[in-house]
Amino acid sequence: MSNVTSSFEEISKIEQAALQKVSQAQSTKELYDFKVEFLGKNGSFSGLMKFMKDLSPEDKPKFGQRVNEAKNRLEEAFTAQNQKLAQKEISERLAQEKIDVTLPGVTRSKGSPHPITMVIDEIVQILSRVGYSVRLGPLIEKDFYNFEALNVPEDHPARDMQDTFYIDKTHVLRTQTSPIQIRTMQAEKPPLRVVGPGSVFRCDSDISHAPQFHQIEGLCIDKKVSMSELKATLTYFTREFFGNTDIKTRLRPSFFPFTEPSAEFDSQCPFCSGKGCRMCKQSGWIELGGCGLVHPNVLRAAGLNPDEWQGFAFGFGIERMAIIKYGVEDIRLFAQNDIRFLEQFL
Ligand code: 2NL
Repeated sequence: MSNVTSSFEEISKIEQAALQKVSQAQSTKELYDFKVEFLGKNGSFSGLMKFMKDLSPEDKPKFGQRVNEAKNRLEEAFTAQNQKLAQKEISERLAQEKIDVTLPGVTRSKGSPHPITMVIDEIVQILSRVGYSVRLGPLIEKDFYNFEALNVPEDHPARDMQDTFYIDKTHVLRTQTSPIQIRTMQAEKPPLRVVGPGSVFRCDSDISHAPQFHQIEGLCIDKKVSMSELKATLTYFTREFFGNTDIKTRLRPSFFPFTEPSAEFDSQCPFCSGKGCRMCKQSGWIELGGCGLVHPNVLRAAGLNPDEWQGFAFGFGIERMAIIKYGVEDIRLFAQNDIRFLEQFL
């Protein structure tokens, strides 16, 4: 067999094998690998060049032409098959990525402030309009700030182990927010109008008492203050808080170690406007908090001269205010964080 005949047969063999493989390729990736195998730099067609050296000068161009024809046919077959496979792969991918636009969207439930936070924010907002600004303080307090500076004597029942969470001999979980104001009087120069909201702790718990609850206290220090200014401030506050400009208020004599004189502060019942109902136990009045003129001993303990400065103070229980404002039945609901309860304040 002449060299040219056997080399032409070799070309046909490779061409047939390549066309067969191309037609059987399952993916564009596989097809590409075949292309490299046959037409690449080290592929089968490059290997055919070794026949060249044994061919006569007149056979060499024929051989070259034959190789090029085979290569061209193969390229065409590759291109056609690649188009077919690429189409198939794209439609498969699209089928997989298909989005059902009729499905309901992913809903995210919206959070909202806790009702206790809402009441604190509202009280702060109302008092800020008459010059008060917020001060905060530590939950673990020195005995001095929680009791001594507030004129609560060593043997006062409020200091009793049964009422107070003691951390050690000289530290307690604060039982009221007043320590905030003692610290403010020590740290800042009067005149002062401050409001101190926050958590407080008492060692008891039943339907109407929780071991942790919230208070907010206001303190006004100036050269001269009076019970009538105190009452005017509280009356303004009550009317804003209940959104009722006609609501009446009253002070009843009371006692606190840190104020003298001291008073309980009542509002006409916002549920029945004073006619008498279940909420006010038919009295027409509802107690909101306590207040009074700051005791001289307290001013002294906080570093102020009682001959130079006077003060009035008032305090509310936040849970109580929230119960009255929103008609909540049980104080414990505020601490349970049951979504069904909290959602009602959205
Ligand atoms: C209540 C009564 C009250 C105060 C708090 C106060 C603070 C200082 C000095 C004097 Cl630094 N007084 N605070 C005064 C009277 C009553 O709270 O029933 N709170 C829930």
